[in-house]
Amino acid sequence: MNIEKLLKGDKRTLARAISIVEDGDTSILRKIYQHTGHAYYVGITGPPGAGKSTIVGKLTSKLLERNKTIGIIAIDPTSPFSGGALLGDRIRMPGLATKEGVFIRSMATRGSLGGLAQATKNVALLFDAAGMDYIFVETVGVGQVELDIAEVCDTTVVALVPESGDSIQAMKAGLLEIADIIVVNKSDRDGADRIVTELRFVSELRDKSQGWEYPVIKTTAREDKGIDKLISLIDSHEEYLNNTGSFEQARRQRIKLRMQELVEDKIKNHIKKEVIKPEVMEKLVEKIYTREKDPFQSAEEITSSLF
Ligand SMILES: Nc1nc2c(ncn2[C@@H]2O[C@H](COP(=O)(O)OP(=O)(O)O)[C@@H](O)[C@H]2O)c(=O)[nH]1
Ligand SMILES: [Mg+2]
Repeated sequence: MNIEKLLKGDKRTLARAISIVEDGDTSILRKIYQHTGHAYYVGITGPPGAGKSTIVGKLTSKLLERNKTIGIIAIDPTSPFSGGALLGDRIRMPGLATKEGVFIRSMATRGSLGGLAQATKNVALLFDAAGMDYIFVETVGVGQVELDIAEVCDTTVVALVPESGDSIQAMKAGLLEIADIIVVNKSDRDGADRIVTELRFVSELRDKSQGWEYPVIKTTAREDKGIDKLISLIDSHEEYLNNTGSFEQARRQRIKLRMQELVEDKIKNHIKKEVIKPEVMEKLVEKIYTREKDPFQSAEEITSSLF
């Protein structure tokens, strides 16, 4: 692996690095880590079909015009980035992936959630090291948030649509809690103003001590409307984070969480492989089944060697 080429943003090297890292080899990450920390992470979440990919596509085109480089991670089975399950993907993302300065990686939602979250963070690190100015993480947020996107991103954009009940749904799904900016997309449709009013009302009810009240804006991503405004809001949020020291604080917090995850993973794997040997486990199950032993005492016995 040519680290120099990776750091220069060479697409083929980056693609190769991603596959290696996704296969669980973290040696590249150790080498590049010192070159990370420069990219700005923007999460975009919301229900399927809200227009997240369209928004990301439009944002990307605009940022490219400003000579920015963009890495996109799509964790969405219906995303045009992840192979295009839906129709019209080509139209939504015309030639973006082949452009200089853009790198798109889609992540399958299958597999364990922990695995996906780790993989996402690792790919983001590679993008970051490769010099991307922005990293967009697109994920579906529907009640069961697949990846705690706010934990990974500096700015979280929640995309909703005017359809009735969406603000209530969003609230239930916890989307409003993680939102830094709310976008009511497809505002070419009826009901956009109503949901904007509702969401602004909720925003005002929120705990003011947080300091940042999420702005609510209308977009019609397909027609490129409201995208400039969205970029300026992302900029404002970044500025807010910097001015209040929240940026550094959040990133330190992220490092702490990451450390915890990595250590826990290592310990869990060790326990699975080394501490609870399958032969021993089978015998124990039999003894516990026949009530010769109890599971609580048995767990103590196994772990006593660890502590
Ligand atoms: N009417 C309307 N349709 C849109 C708009 N933005 C995106 N769409 C369409 O909504 C559909 C889903 O968009 P997509 O970006 O794939 O949504 P995602 O699942 O949230 O990523 C596509 O057919 C888009 O063309 C919009 O502003 N207005
Ligand atoms: Mg999508």
